[in-house]
Amino acid sequence: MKEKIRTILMERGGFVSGQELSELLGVSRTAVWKAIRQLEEAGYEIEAVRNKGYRLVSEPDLLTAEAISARLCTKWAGQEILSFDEIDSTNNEVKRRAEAAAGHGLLAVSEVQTAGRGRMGRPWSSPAGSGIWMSLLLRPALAPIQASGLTLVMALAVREAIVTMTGAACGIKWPNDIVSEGRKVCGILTEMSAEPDRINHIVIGVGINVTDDSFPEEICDRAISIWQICGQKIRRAELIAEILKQFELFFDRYLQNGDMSALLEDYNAALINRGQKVRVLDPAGEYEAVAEGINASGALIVEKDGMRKEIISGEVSVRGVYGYV
Ligand code: BT5
Repeated sequence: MKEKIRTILMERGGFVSGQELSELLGVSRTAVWKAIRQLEEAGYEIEAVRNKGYRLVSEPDLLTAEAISARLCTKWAGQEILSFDEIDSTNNEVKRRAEAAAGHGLLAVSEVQTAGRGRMGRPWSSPAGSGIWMSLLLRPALAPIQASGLTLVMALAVREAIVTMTGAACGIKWPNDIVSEGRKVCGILTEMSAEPDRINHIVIGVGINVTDDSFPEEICDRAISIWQICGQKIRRAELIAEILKQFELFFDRYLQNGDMSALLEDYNAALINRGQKVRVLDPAGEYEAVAEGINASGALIVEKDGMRKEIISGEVSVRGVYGYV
């Protein structure tokens, strides 16, 4: 009943009288009123006006497969969606599904992650309701060595989607962070199962802070949400649909040469460290250098004392000289 009323109100767009709803559904007006109350409790905003009836004003920011699919315009990314209220980690779930033969483009999203992870096992804060915690399964015809570039491809897609939807000023901190005002709004974790010459599958996990207005103490000096950047509470399902659309476009360009060469200009234009002094956290010894941009294989080129060095992601981290960026 609740679902039927929701559909009628959505399709009509304007007011529908209680009388008409009760006739259409063959129930009493009290039953209609009760169902309206249930919709309101579930987060739907419904205007009720005497002699006019009910009108759907806004839907809740749901992260369901249905809400995402309704906004999706992709060829393959997210054509199959799994949505969870709670999960350990969407990357773990997609890996489990990949091992059970799930196909290219499968997307998993969850309201909460109880064991969200960053790189090298670092924790990823994934509270309920305020963020996007999602993972995409890829089975690309690439060599294992070409996989790490896909983190950069996803970074481009997420940044482009955020800018398109909100106009927010944000850039990429090589290799896997989207940042604004020196703080991280999104992190990306790419994991792969491969044999020496063949990829079995790749899982790209994306965590985005969307509507948070505060963060746990341990990350409050380095995390930011889209809401904090631009004052807009965007719908997570819409942002996901836009990211997947952008990802397909950038991914096609990555596949042209199997590297970043067709995306170099876009990535370097978005790179906030470009031309900046950075601190390279090399296990063999930390040093300061100037970041010039990435090369076709996705490595960061830095200049130190007139010498150029190639930094490969996963081996070393790069920080700002005075802080995280
Ligand atoms: C990352 O790692 O940035 C990758 C994060 C990927 C998260 C997604 S969510 C969906 C999917 N499922 C998963 O389990 N993971 C992926 P890294 O560069 O290692 O950064 C981790 C660091 O970011 C932590 O050590 C914290 O300092 C910081 N951090 C943790 N939670 C954060 C948050 N919500 N916002 C901003 N920074 C955060």
